[in-house]
Amino acid sequence: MFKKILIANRGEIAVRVIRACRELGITSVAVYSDVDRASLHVRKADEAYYIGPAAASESYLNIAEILDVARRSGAEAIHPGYGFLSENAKFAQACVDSGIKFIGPTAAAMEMMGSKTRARQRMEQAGVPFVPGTSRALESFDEAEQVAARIGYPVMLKAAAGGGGKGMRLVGSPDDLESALEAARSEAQRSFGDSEVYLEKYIVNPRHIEMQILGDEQGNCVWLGERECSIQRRHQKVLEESPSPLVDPDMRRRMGEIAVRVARAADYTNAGTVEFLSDQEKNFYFLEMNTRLQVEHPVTELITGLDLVHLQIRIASGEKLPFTQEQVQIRGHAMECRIYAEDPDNHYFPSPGKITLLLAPSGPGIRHDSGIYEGWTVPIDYDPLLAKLIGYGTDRKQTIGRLLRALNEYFVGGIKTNLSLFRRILNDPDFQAGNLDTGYLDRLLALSAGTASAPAGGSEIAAVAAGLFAVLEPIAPSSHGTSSHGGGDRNGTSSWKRTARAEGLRSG
Ligand code: MV4
Repeated sequence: MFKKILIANRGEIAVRVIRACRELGITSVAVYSDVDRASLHVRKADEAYYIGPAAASESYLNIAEILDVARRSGAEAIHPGYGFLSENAKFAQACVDSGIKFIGPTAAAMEMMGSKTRARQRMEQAGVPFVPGTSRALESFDEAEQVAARIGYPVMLKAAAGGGGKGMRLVGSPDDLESALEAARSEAQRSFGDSEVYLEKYIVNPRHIEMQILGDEQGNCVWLGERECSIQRRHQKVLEESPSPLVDPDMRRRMGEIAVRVARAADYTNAGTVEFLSDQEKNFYFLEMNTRLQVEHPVTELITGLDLVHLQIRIASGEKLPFTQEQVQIRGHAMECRIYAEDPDNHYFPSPGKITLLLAPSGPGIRHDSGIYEGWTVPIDYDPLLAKLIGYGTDRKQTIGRLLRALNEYFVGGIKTNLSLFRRILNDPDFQAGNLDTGYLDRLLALSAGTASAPAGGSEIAAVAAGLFAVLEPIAPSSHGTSSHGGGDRNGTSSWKRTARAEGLRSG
């Protein structure tokens, strides 16, 4: 087992990994930039090293500097957290080359999953169901036209080097294909330095469901249940839960087995997540694989009773998975609220500043993974995630009740946060009924953005949402970003849903 681990990250995830190190008797080494000198991860770690200016490119993304700190501190391994260098194959390889263990998959596995076309080709060989479309780069407009005609419109053009919502173009009809292809190509070139694009059938109003896997370096691989991540906005997840209200035991087993097949096809080791799009009829398709520990890993920890960070560290140190698939048990229900420093009254824009008062909830079934403390100033330079409030209970209803109770106890003074959003979601009858898809949050926000454009004709959802909004928050004079796209036609037809979706995609 390692004696010392460097955590190449900041915020709540750095604190999370430092805690795991402490529990395992491993010395933790934090790194920090100019604006993180007083951050919680620096205070909690055993050692801390300065790595550069606030700009991530000069600190948390500075491979040479981080490897130098590892060498100077005597750390044998690096945990990358999520974001920053966590999915950077060059960094994973540079660690190997410096004799430092990267706690995550190999550079080769990361590279395969980094290219969406390579991943699709590999999954095609392995018999994994993926969204219909091409698994090779589109060579010409003629080819695009033929494939699109065969699979049927709407279709989606995606950058091979993209992922997570970047570099996508929705095409509703053949007339728009040529210009969309041009635009997608140049956007891909600009964003990723790679103009390769491919084409997929567009799944209308899908659910985003992902499967957690763990593989050791001896070739064992298990699945640990799904997470429903449909509640997101502009490709930013807001609330995740497990189990998914859609998934029954048979679907879970099938999805789990396919996720393991994906992992095996990539010779995948350590923790990973296989993303699927699912329709409401429970058909699901491989979308992409995330080669890192994810923000929402705690919901899986709560329903399985496993500590994913402990397991990541043990796997990286060469240990075998300490359990088999048959020994994995899923129990209860968990839900995570991502608490961001953002202003609900101003388009959920980041809202950094000094935290003057902090009352964090606790009590039965509540876990609070946080990177903040009272008196600390949230810097503007990084992702505005402050903390995650995770609820756990015997069933979904108890979990919702516990989270609503915890939200009542939660107070952050001095800065704006999105805490009020979770009260609205958790009280929403559609959410409570588990009626989710990736358009859910845009609809909820659009409905409550202003009374003038509220849906005509007695939409139950609208009435309840508007009522809640009136109770919880003053009516904002301006509407939220996506809400204005709905125009006058707000009666919940799929046409405006598609419009809102398309608008969201372009800005994402
Ligand atoms: C799609 C799709 C519909 N059809 N692909 C967005 C993030 C990226 N990982 C893939 N995304 C999508 N790909 C096809 N063929 C809809 C989305 C999508 C989405 C996916 C997951 C979670 C939220 C989403 C919000 C909008 C669109």
